[in-house]
Amino acid sequence: MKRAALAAVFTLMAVATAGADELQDTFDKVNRNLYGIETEKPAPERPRKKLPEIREEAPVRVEQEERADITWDFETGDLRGWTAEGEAFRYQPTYGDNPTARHRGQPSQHQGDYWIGGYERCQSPDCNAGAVQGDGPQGTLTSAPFSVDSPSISFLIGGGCDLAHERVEILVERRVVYKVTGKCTESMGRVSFDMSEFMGQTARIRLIDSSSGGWGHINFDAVRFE
Ligand SMILES: [Ca+2]
Repeated sequence: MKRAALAAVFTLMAVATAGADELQDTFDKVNRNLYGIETEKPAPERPRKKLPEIREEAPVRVEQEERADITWDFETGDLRGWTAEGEAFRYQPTYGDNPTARHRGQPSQHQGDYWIGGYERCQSPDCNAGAVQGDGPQGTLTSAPFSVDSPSISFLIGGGCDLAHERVEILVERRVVYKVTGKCTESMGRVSFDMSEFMGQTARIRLIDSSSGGWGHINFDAVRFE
């Protein structure tokens, strides 16, 4: 019997009687004994590496259109796109130049009609002009995440001047990269921050009020991306 025919017989016998592993062994024996061919063994399967767990705080890519859902100058008359915690921002945004309405001598210098005035309590044109909530309440006000797509961010800031307790922060991928406080006057002024190194990353703006003492409030308005 020729070798090829013999191999076929062995193969048929093996198929009839053996499982997959035994079948492979039979093929190997036929190849080795009749043809002098060593069958190449597949490399043993390596144990799979465990994939790193995705942590909850992993950076999230935020598309530009999501930024449009955040009120950046508060002219919507509400806090859409912002999350308030605590009591400090309960009556925000504030309508009009409420400090001047009570003859404070420090005009708010806000943009448009509405702004964040941590001391104020006047939410509409019909409010009791000049009314206040005072310095007691504390809390935070945090924007929804947005993607950095301009080389600078600027905004108006006023109110307290204790950086430890009254401040506005810019966070990138949940890390504070800038923080700024007011000048202990209700009048706001514009401050600007270089964001060029953070292009394409995810940012938030967060207002902090953690003091109930004198000047324990923060004013804020009119974020610009330039
Ligand atoms: Ca405004």
